[in-house]
Amino acid sequence: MSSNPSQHKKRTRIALLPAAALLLVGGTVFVQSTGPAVAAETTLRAAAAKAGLFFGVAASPGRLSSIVGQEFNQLTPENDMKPSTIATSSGALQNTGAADTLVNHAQSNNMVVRGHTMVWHSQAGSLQGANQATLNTFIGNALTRWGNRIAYWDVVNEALEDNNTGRRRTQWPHTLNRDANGDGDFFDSTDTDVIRDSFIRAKQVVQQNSLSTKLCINDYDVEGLTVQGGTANRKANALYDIVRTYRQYIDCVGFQSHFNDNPNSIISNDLQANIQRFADLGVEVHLTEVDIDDDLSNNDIGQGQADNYRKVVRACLNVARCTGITVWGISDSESWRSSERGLLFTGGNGNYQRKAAYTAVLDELNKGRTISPTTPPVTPTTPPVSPTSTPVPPTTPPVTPSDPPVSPSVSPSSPQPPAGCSASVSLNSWTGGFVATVRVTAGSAPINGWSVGLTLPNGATVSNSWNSTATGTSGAVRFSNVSYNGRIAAGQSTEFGFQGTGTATGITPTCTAS
Ligand code: 9MR
Repeated sequence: MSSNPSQHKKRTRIALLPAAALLLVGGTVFVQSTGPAVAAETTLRAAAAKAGLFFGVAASPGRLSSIVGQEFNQLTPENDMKPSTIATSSGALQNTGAADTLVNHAQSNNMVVRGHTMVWHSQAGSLQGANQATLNTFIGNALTRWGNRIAYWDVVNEALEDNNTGRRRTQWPHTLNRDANGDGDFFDSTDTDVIRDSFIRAKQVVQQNSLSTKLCINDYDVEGLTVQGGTANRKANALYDIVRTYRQYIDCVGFQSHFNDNPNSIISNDLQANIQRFADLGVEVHLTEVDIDDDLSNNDIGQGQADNYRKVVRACLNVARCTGITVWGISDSESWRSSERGLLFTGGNGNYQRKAAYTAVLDELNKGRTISPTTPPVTPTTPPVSPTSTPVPPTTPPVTPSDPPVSPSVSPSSPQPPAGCSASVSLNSWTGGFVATVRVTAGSAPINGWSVGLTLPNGATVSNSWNSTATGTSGAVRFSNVSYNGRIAAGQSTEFGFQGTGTATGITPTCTAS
């Protein structure tokens, strides 16, 4: 089959989905089902646009055949915006020619660009070993070089360790981190955190230049709530804690989605639930580097792989704030993992053939979203970056401990006596399982800690929790604050969550403050 869609047999099939109603929420277009049947789209980008998301591809200047602009409406430079190419040791820019070629190609084909990537332990080139001030210089230069021509930037990439430890990496740039009070995290205002400090700088640049560029954190093996064997996905939980804590600086989360037979890289049944919990924080979620090893379907390059693609695309479509999917290359033979044959096309050099996986993705996109109108996505709010940090000179010094804490907190020496708290729960359920998000709200006075009790129905068990310490897994269970979310100012809230098996309908949480 040719790569030119105009030469394809015209699809006469009529999609079963009703017409799409566009809903603008927080600057993002969402689609809800409303009316009569509409014709199916014949390209990935058209079908995705109708469903209210982008469908993109990773590209290099040597791979800009016509199919790029025909099938995709988003482009990520696969290698040409990495520090190894464009950064000098002082954080200045160099060698931006290939990146410019890609941005120009995207613009002339009405494609959105994702910048990839700024703060990363790998492919750092001359930036390797830089301090935070130099990283900040590079962040500012990269953001302002392309401005609004880049819609999304991966500010921080792959910050978390392999093997489901849930820990940060220990190599540079994470050697810049300092856990000042030794409590095991980098979230306290006196800690130094390269993730926080890089996002603070990026947000300052965005605000000072009135850019609309959205700032993302991107990682792999974070896709499911669980990994193989049903073990909690600690890496996903750690990413969730980072996004929740630094929500005011982070606009979007990338799940790389390199699915293969590594036990931590599987397509788990709770992919959608995990996308949903990040989306519930108000960030956009993107599947940023999708490829699906055909081994996952018993060496079946046909239907099994197609079904897996369908499942992944559906998980995104079912979450309103999942606003984009990007495949990591056009064809199997030109992929970084060609032996896995994980992409949507075969062939090469501009002559590509569609696989069953392509047809499945197109079909699933054409079905559109199935989003309940009763649960509109939350509009994200981005408060201005701390007034103490403006105006910012071109080369910003590292963010100092004098920066205000990121999350709402009260002084530990707060004179008020402990007061009450309340808790409410929202459930995201599927057959055989659920995710509960519990909101803890302080009463009329600040609280220094909290504990939420609830009784699970018979047969329900807790398998995984985040942002709390859980006691018990069935019947009467209890969740207590962790180090960074115990203190809540009067009238303010924090959230924790847990995943369970069985059904949790009707659970009533009770909050006790300390
Ligand atoms: O696809 C990229 C490949 O061409 C490079 O050789 C490789 C070097 O690390 O990086 C690949 O892209 C990576 C991406 O930037 C981040 N996530 C993992 C991707 C695959 O390794």
